[in-house]
Amino acid sequence: MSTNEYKYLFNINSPKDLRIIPKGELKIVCDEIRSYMIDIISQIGGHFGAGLGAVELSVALHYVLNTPVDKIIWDTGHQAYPHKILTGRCDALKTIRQFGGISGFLKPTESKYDVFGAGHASTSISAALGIAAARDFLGENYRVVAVIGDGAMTGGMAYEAMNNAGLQKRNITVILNDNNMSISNNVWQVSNYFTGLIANPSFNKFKANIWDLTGKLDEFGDRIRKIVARVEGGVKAIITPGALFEAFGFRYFGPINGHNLNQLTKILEYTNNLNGPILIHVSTQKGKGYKPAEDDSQKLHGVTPFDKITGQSIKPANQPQPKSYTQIFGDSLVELARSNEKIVGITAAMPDGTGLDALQKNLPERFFDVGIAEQHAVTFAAGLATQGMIPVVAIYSTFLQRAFDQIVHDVALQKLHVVFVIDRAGLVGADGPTHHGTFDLSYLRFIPHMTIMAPKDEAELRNMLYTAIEKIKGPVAIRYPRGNALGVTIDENYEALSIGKSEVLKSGTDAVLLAIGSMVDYSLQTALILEKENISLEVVNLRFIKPLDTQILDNVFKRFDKIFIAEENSIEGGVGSAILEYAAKVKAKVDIELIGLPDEFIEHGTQSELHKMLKIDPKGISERIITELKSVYKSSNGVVI
Ligand SMILES: Cc1ncc(C[n+]2csc(CCOP(=O)(O)OP(=O)(O)O)c2C)c(N)n1
Repeated sequence: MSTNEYKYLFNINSPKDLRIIPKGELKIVCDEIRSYMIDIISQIGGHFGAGLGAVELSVALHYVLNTPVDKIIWDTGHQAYPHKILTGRCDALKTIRQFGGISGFLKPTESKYDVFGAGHASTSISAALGIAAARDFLGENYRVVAVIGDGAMTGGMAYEAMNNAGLQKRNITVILNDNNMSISNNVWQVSNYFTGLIANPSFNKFKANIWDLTGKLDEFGDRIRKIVARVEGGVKAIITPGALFEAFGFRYFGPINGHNLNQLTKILEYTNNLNGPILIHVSTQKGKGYKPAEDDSQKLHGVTPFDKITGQSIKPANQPQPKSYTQIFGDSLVELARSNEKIVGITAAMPDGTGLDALQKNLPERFFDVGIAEQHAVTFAAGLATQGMIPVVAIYSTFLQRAFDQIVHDVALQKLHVVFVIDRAGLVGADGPTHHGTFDLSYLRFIPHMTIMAPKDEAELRNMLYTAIEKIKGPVAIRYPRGNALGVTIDENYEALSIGKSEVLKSGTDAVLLAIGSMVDYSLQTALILEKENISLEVVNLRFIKPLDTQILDNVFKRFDKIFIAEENSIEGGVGSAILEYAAKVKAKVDIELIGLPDEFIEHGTQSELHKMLKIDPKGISERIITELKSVYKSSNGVVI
């Protein structure tokens, strides 16, 4: 669609503008949102399928509710692009997830329509209940609506919230946006039940009759309510999927066709006047309206730029890229699992994202997708480990935060051999602060019995995985960044690493840079930059955050007055902080400079843009080292720096 073919979209600056459009024309708005989303996201990439499936729902909600007075709380947030388009960010969509642009998730500082920040799943019902409770305390009057996907319904928090909502009996509406998909196929057991029920012909006939009837009664104004009330009773008598939600104290309505604006607006208008917790079950299709995304909703959940016609990703035509750390892990785990039948892999709804899809394909009986249930994943692994199995739990750094107590209480306290494979550690790029993995070293480091490592490249990752599985008895974590590995040669044999031993990669005389994980390669590049400035930098690959290589630390404490430590983790509590603790313990008189992530939430942008901004790229690190040394040193060859 060319710009002048849009009838409504570019005139909608807020939901107020939407509400003056005749109801019968809303379908045009939906078509325009879809066309615009496809246009923009095909050029810049972003989350895609979930938003396309939620177009009618977003339009109906903003049409019927008096937002922003009424409050919509979107779960997870990746499906909220239509909501952003309708709430004054149509033009800004062109900048979504880009450095300085709008966020790919919900962000209250970005818009008053983003009522509650999100990025992690299953939080919406709890947040909505809190908002409703505040409303009631403050004597205010507005509707609170949470929109949650069937994938997010696999997260335990959703049930904790429903249980509590039923108890509190406040006016809240939960919309279950059921597209039968998480990122991958959903593992929500209740879905199977719904699917069976919806496929039942007598149910469908009954539903069709109801909605035909209510549709025809439009012109009779208030009478619709009476009819719908009767319909509700009738529906309830026949439909039992609501039983689960009704047991929690919700009034259940549905399943409703989530692409039918008439049905959606009607049910929202009707339930707007009801009291107590309400659940509206809406059936949608992920990727709706764009054939390639309908056909492969998993692949088009989140996308890089793609060809609009074919849906195929547009790859830069340069030389082949090295494999990602994720792929290397996935393939290595399959190899190791083939020779040790005790090994099993566990993912929390991210088989592709974590690389565990390789295990799923090759050894399906040893693969578990537990849903968006990180806490359960960890305790489930603990149970397996008590019986001598070797569970490998692959979870992104940011999502593992959910399972902190399970790591402490269920795994470490019992000294169970669970292998945590932590992908997306460090800055992840376009997903931004909800998804950066910047705290794992800090939140794991102080847990007794833990061994923690971070590889400098993919060859080391393989050896670390082997060491973690075969040579360590107890909880062990390996963390690595998002993206392509370095492309180093891989030895097909595995080699056990000495636990807690680092390696000197380059010797030097002016200063030492102790680096971990992704920062090791940057440190070697830094050394090259500094060489041109006549500064001789020693570079150490720490490999282990716990246990620390105290032997090498004692050595560098003696040899260098100036020690730099680089990590892609929050400086607070990271490896630098561990080394400072050790230096204090041994009363080392050294000058230590920490290079890492500041004590703040870091915005989105590409990984390299963020590294540059934070001065943790080779250029930034070398500038910092030069500045520091200037005040202290002469370089080894006598030249004043
Ligand atoms: C705690 C947590 N774990 C994992 C994820 C990664 N994740 C993002 S979206 C998604 C699937 C959500 O499915 P659903 O709620 O059904 O929404 P849909 O995309 O189908 O609309 C997952 C697993 C997350 N956001 N939060």
